[in-house]
Amino acid sequence: MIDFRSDTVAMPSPEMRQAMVTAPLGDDVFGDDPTTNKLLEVAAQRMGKDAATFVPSGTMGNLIGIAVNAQRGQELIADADSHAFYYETAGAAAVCGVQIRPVPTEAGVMTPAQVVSAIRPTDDVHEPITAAITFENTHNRHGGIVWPLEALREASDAAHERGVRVHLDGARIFNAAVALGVDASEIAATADTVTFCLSKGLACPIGSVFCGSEEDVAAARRWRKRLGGGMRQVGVLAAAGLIALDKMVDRLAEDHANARTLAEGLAQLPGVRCDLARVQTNLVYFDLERMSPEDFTEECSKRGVAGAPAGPRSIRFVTHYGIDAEDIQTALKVCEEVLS
Ligand code: TLP
Repeated sequence: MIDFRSDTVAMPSPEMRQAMVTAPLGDDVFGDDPTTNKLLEVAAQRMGKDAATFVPSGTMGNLIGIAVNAQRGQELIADADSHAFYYETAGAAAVCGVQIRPVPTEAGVMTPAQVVSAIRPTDDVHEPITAAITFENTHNRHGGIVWPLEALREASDAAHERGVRVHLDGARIFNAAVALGVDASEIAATADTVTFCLSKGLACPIGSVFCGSEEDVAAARRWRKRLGGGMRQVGVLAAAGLIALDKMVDRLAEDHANARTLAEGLAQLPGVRCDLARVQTNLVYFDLERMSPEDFTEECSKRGVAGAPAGPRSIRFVTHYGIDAEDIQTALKVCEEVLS
């Protein structure tokens, strides 16, 4: 199966599996796991932050990001298509007692003016206090687009100047960094706290890392324990993470090139609409004019290509470790056959 449903399906490399078997271990809740400690040191350094903690998923990392940056009864601004607002089962409300204020954006990029107008006045007792804002980079539901660095800096400055803290959902921050040709720390520098995923494009089986100041990470570790995310010999996972940060980041450029070839090929098929300008990383969203996404993906999967319906007319294909240039050509032939 050429599985385009998500980069979350990417399998760990043989080197990762080997490292997982032989990693020195300890109890990470006590802070005793040497492999995890090494990963956290490298991860914090890659993000340009003081400290880091390992979390089981991007969702928990974002939830902790909300909990650390906002108190019960306060508000967090997020764009209306963000993962935090759209796909995290209202965790901010259900677990943290934080209200999300969704802001519709043009393409996942919030302008400074939008940030400013979403921040509540502090002198009106009717309104909640705006504690924090979250940005997503790359932006999943907006096609894997990358925030131009200057736009992210301006949006973040607009928040900081008004005392609003910034959490970055950097689930795919390394895709953004590779696409921009900058260090991930330059992107992370715009935020107080950042979560990035070791799974997805970096191909680890499990895990994300939450990074920030010593104080924020201490609070994050307490929240992680509260959420049941304190893990013990988590070095078995951190071992894969260390290899991911060393070997899997530059490789993301291949996924981006494969996504571009795929998108360009799809755009030429009858009844397919694909906005090539939005294909900037490893996500390819396209619309079908004459076939439902469900029928299309079902027919494709019978022929060995899996994709995910992503809306009434829309489908998402994601490239990742384990899919090569030849697979892209095979998949395009399958799509052509299904559509003809
Ligand atoms: N995204 C998944 C699904 O949940 C939609 C995917 O297949 O793309 N932030 C962003 C921007 C994400 O895309 C995701 C996962 C997460 C956070 C959550 O990560 P996990 O799945 O580790 O909880």
